[in-house]
Amino acid sequence: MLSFTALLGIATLALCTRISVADDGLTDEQRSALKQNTDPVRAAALRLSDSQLQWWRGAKVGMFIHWGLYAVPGEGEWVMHNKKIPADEYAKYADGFTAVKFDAKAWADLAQRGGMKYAVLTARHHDGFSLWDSPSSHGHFTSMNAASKRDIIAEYTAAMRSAGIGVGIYYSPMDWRFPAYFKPHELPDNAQLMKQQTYGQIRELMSRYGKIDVLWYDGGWLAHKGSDADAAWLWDPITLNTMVRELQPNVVISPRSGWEGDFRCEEGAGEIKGPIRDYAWEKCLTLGRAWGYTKDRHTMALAEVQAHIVNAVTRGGNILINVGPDPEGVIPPEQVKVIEKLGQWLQTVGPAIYATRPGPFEPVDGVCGTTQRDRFVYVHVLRWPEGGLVLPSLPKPVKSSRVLTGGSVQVAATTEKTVLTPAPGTDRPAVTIIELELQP
Ligand code: FHN
Repeated sequence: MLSFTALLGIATLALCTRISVADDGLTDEQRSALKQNTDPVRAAALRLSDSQLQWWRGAKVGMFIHWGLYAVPGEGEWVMHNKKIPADEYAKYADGFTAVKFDAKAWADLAQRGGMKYAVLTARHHDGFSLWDSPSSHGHFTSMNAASKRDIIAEYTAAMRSAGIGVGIYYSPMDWRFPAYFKPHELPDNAQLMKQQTYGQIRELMSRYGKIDVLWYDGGWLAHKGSDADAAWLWDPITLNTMVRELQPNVVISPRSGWEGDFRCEEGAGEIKGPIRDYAWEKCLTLGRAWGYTKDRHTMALAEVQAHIVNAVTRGGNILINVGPDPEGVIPPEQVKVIEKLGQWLQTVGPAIYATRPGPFEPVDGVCGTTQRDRFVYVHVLRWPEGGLVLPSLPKPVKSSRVLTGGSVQVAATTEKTVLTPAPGTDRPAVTIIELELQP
């Protein structure tokens, strides 16, 4: 997926002001800099209404799970491509995909403890290995025919649903095993076979496992270049997602089938910057070195995850945090630890995160942002400016204030401005979140 995030970070150090930009956050000159046809196929009638999307926008935090045959070599989910492993050689890893410790309920419990309101599991990644009993799978390359001999998707969807976690399924339309992935125009019959697999498998996933809440397409692009929109000529994403809507009318759909989808994606560990975005969007990031399991134990620090969450929600976005289970189905303990600590933090700061809207003030990159709900305004401070944080005046006088993250902060609110000053020596956590209750 080629993605361009070229937002102009307009920030004044201590003062948040309201900035208006075009609805995609890009200025004209930035948009013209985008060489690829990243303009997805539009079809407004296929998109969910604001009310249908409301649960997802309010959920804010989800768990991403990259699990598949690639966990066996333990070198990330692109190992087959990066190491040029022939498909028949790669398929031998199936003997090592035992899933002997796979416990979908344990995954659901972890998502709950982590304060994650939805989960997205890779039903099939670019390598073609499917985690369910899929008759449409090319070569029956599935977890039923691996050492696991289990329908992982059946267990996962049931466990997440009974835990009250939104049920999300990731699906890669393209499949490296098809020569037509690399030469779609030169091998039209093979390309049609790959397309048939996609349509057959999406129908299976959308009709056999109960209500699905999120369909996370990823890997619409072809020939290892370009954007998902560039491959719409093959996938015909309007037909594909019309079928999806018939089977799952309320499912939230990602923009990576070539159709615009219900939200926009931002990916990776780069800092979220720029103004509030007045559309639904989600940042996905991985705790590990890759998205799939890797044998090294690199794990993103809790403080970095907290900053990403705050930077996302203060700009109106969600965040999808990825774990990569090992071949037995065990999520690396270091990743479990970060998620459990994140859950404890979200229990404390949840009112500033869940079901909030961004604002009333624009964020300042690397410094602060705000969220709001009813009569409450939450100020999220990543870095205290010298002399305290100066915000514009609030719409109503402040009735009371409290620091959700501990320590004490003086609040001086007038009709001109609002100044927040941390007490000398007070705790400086990765993020300080102050709740301001406004007068009715
Ligand atoms: O190629 C995939 C990658 O393996 C991973 O699944 C990420 C997660 O969003 N998406 C694609 C890269 O953009």
